[in-house]
Amino acid sequence: MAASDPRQNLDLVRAVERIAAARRVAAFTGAGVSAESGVPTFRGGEGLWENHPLEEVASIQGWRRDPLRVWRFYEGRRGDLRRIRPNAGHYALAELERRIPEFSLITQNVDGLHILAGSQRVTPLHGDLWRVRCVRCNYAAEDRTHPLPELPPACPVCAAHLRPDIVWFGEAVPLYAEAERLASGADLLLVIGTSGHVYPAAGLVQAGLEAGAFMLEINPEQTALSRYAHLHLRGPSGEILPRLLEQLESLEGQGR
Ligand code: BV8
Ligand code: ZN
Repeated sequence: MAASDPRQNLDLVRAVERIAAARRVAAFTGAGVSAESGVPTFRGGEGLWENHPLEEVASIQGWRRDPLRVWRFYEGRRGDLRRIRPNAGHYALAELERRIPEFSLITQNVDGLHILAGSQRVTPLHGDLWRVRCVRCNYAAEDRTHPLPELPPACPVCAAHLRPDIVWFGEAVPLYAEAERLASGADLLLVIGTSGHVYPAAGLVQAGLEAGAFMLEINPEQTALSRYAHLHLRGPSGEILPRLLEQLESLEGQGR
């Protein structure tokens, strides 16, 4: 988003006015919001899935077929996370939550970077790389051990396999109802860094729109959701979100 581009600046002002006027904001993020932190996105260029066939490493079938292969994939991503930090976009979203009365953040990401950046009202739709759960009993916990002593790790309660506490393809999304309540209660939907391919997550945008929300999309590219956006800020979220916050602060500074 070139700072000099007058049309983009006009869109930025329109976006800030929408945020300033919003009472209930729901931010919906995908892998793109972590791209500037060095986390590979799932599609496009170095898409994560290309090195690992999706159905083998992020599906319930893949787990049943070869739990060790799935654990190697997740152990690799857990290891990557130790070198990865939130970027300016994550921090700007955490600051927006502090400024806007009812601000909630629904993320498809499992990297935990929103929480690390200080966001508190986070719904981690697809789980969390640092959490594990037992396939048999109800043991579930955060476990940041890396590398894990054995793969698959054993449940400390019943000795069955522990799995990543992640929602795989082909599995229901336990937090979906909670996320849908947040999206349909919002008057402003910020849709950031998602290609809108994955369901039911992408359906949250429809829920918000049907309830009358204004949809602002932040993404360098067109996506499957762009046609529903009332406003599209085209560029990296790590640059756009801090600029939105900066303009919001100056708007509020003028007491408007
Ligand atoms: C379900 C955890 C039913 C894993 C994830 C055919 C066969 C099988 C299934 C299906 C099928 N068709 C549809 C389905 C359903 C399936 C699905 O949607 N598949 C897709 C691929 C078509 N969905 C499911 O299986 C779901 N469950 O349907 O269950 C059911 C119901 C009841 C009972 C039993 C079963 C479960 C889906 C959850 C899967 N788990 N994550 C893991 O991460 O290891 S999804 C995974 O994809 C991630 O969470 C990721 O977030 C998500 C979506 O991708 P995006 O976040 O959008 O990332 P992507 O790379 O696509 O896009 C990045 C974007 O960022 C781009 O637009 C890019 O332009 C932009 N960008 C880049 N740089 C920046 C940027 N934006 C801003 N700033 C930048 N700097
Ligand atoms: Zn157990």
